[in-house]
Amino acid sequence: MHESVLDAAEKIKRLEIQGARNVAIAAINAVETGAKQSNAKDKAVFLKELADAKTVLFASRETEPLMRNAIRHVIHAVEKSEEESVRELVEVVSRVSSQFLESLERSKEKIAEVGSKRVSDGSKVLTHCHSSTVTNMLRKAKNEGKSFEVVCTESRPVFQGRITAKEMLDAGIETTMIVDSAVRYFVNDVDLVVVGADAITSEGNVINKIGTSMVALAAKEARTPFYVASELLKFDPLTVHGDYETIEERSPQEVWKDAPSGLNIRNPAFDVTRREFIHGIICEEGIMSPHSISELIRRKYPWIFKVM
Ligand code: RUB
Repeated sequence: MHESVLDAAEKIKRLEIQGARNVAIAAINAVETGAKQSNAKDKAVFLKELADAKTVLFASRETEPLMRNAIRHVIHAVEKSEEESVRELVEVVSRVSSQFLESLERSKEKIAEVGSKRVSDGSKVLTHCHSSTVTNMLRKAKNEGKSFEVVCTESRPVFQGRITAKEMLDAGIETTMIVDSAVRYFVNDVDLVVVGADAITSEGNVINKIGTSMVALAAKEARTPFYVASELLKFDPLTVHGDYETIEERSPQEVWKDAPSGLNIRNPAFDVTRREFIHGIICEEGIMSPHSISELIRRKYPWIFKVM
């Protein structure tokens, strides 16, 4: 197994690399680096190396369909390529990886362009955890000259909300941090809630950092619009066939390092927000209803359904 793949998988596992986009970018880069360093003599061995890299990276975090779609897409391109020489196949990996990353970047910018319009001057926006898609969108609103405040949750157990807070402060945005359990206390006071996504299911439900569904519940009760900012490539095609998205369960140590023995600790990383709580999914195609998201993905990225 190539060092680049093991190293990326380890960083992803430890949350040194976090957030679905960053995870997918790191994974695809690791596959490309591994491919470039391959000593494989023929296509079959090269494909076996790619399959091993896929197994290691998929296992690094379970709830990351964007990463899975990215890697499957690259491997599929190699499989269907007519090239036989490993040197040419490495070129295929590089080309498809670059195209994927470029499309991801374009989606991020489109989401920022569309979503920033929903951030009004003088408003307050609440977000949960750290989503690079959301922070990019909020920076865009700030760069457009809007003055608004961000309220961010700390996001227990490992405080990714601090990354959000730092990024917002660096962007010159007035920022307030709250503990996760204070969301209902503050939600009446905010104009908009925007969160990221790790996975979108065929039914239009969204999976994001643990606590997101509670934020959505509080927002619904307060009649505060709740939006999800996400690339359509976070769609999990397996959900079409009845599979449930697996929710990663992390180490109890993250919750309480020296907990008394005998104590049960549960530490799911994500939860499911049902579509009826979501006003819209802000994606590269605009603001869409979660009800129609599956069809939209089928039109825009038909390959997702073919490379499972
Ligand atoms: C991060 C998280 C983010 C999504 C989307 O969880 O839930 O909202 O991954 O992020 P973790 P992005 O910190 O456990 O990875 O918009 O950057 O893809």
